[in-house]
Amino acid sequence: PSRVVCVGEALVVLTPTDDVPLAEAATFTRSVGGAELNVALTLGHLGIDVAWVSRLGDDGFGEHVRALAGSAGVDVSAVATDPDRPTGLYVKVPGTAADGTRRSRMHYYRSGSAASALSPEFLDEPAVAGVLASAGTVHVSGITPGLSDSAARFCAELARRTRAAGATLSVDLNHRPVLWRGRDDAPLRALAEAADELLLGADEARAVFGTDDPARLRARFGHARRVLLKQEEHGVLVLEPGEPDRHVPALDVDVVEPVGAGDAFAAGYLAARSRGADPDDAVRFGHRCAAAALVVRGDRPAHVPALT
Ligand code: KDG
Repeated sequence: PSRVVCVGEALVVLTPTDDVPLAEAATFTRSVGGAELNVALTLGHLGIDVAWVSRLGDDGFGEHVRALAGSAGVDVSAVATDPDRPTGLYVKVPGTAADGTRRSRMHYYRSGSAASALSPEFLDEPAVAGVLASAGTVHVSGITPGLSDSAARFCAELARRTRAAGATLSVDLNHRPVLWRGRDDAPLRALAEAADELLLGADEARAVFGTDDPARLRARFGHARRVLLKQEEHGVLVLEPGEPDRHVPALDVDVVEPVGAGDAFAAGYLAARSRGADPDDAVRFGHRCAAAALVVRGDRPAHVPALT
């Protein structure tokens, strides 16, 4: 099956409405983020058969997220509502780094969230097991094992079951150092090592695996069908066993706000693959979706490019 199932936390996003420092911001614009949900929403907008597996709080934020996903055509039948824990949120403050590149500060308010209570038992809930059984590809990011110890165990079991079912496990490393502060990041590395398809940035590869050298990454992830090594604004290096490295250049864009570009890339790549595109063409389409996310303040493209 070509269905993609995305698994991970949704976050409500609050961005200062005016371009002012957080200390001076009195009004905020609400939007929705969360890496795997971003991927699911963009897949939905591209017309791909997609489901999202998660847990939301029993609150207005959760209601909003659920409705938004549903209206994008995302199957939310395996999204549980937790009566006791809230929907997570983050505050995003767009800005510019010392070297002139656009960079946002992210402040998380998510510990103890509904999604942080993901645990291996959740995989046995009939709605969740049913949706996962319908997956051709399961997509998860390295944020999810960082949510809590139970979420880390959840990811290990999700990876095991995905591979046992013969579905493709797609992992976007999404290294978020604050989630791992004071914790062993072994679950993050284990998830990456279980991937059939691994997407990671060169900076993340250096931080988590101590190298962004393609040959060393090949040695480490030799069992994976494909590694997409994202080399900042330059493009993506496609690493496949038995094939030479291939570089697929990115598009040149004036960045407005970078958060979410990686998710748009992943969605474009997965969408094109699920429509039968070859990997390099799928990477090219991923670049187009990423470019569309880079030129807006929100986490996702305002308009997705046409998928032919
Ligand atoms: O990839 C974009 C995400 O970083 C953003 O939506 C928030 O999920 C998020 C996270 O955990 O950083």
